[in-house]
Amino acid sequence: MSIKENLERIQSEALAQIGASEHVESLNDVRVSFLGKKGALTAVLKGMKDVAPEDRPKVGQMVNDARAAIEKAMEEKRQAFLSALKAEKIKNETIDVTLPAKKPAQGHRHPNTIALEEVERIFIGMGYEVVEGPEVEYDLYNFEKLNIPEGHPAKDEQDTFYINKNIVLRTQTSSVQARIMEKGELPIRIISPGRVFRSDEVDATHSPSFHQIEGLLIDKNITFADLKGTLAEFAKQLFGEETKVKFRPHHFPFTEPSAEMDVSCFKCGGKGCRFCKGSGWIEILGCGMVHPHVLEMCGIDPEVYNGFAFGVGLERIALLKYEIDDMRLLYENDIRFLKQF
Ligand code: 2NM
Repeated sequence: MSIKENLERIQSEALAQIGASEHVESLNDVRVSFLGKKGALTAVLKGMKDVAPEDRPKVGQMVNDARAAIEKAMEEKRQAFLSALKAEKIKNETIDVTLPAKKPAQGHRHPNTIALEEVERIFIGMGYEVVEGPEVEYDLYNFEKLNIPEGHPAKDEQDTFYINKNIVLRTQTSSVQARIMEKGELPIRIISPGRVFRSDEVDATHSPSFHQIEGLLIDKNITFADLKGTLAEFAKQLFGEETKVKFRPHHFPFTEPSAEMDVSCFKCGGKGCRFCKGSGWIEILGCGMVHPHVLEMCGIDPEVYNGFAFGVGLERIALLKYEIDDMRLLYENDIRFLKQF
């Protein structure tokens, strides 16, 4: 077989294989077996030494022509693959603009937050300021200045998380109020919401970390009537215009006299139901006239100024308002539960 015939055979074999290729990878196999180092066309070039010198240019030209023809066919086939691929991709990525859009998941305020903002709104409306303070607090502000001295049962390790002898996780946000009274800018009208800590076991109504909102008003000639009027208005705004309040004598170390306030059951209107356990009343907060000794320890002259204070549990308000029967539900962060409120 002449070199010319051999080249023609190689070329037509290569073109046939290119034509039969089904993907880019098999095109590469064709390249290797014809144009590669050990390829058929390369073998012909290696055989040039046996060609008569005067024929070499002509044979060289034929080899180059065959190579060019094979490369051209390969490039055309490669382009055809690429455009088929692109067409397929475009087809798959077609966007149906008539489909309804996916809604982004909407966030939701936690029931505690809803209740807190409601309480804040009510007191801001009565001229109070919202003040926050540290959760890790000196014993001095958490206990000492609030008339809870060394040896008082509230200071027991059973009830309080101690960081060291002088520093605790605050057990009440009254610590913020002691700090504000000490600053001495009078009169004072504040509420202090925030996280507090007590060494409690978790159950349906207890958690070692919960939230309080404490209120404090200090001015001249403040009476228990001011306290009653303020808290009665708060109860009406929170639970409804018909809500009645009732004060029962109680004891707190930082107030004298002290009381607990009940609200008439907003479920049955006071007749008695399952919700208020038949009594018609629901316990809601503790309060009292700030103890003169507390004022004194915080640098306020009790002969000139006096006032009242109160403390509400935020979780208690949220559980009541949204009729949730287990506090643990508030902390599990189950969206299916939280988004109901
Ligand atoms: C309560 C009940 C009664 C209270 C007292 C004070 C302060 F700082 F003036 F002494 N702040 N909050 C207080 C009074 C808190 O929580 C049940």
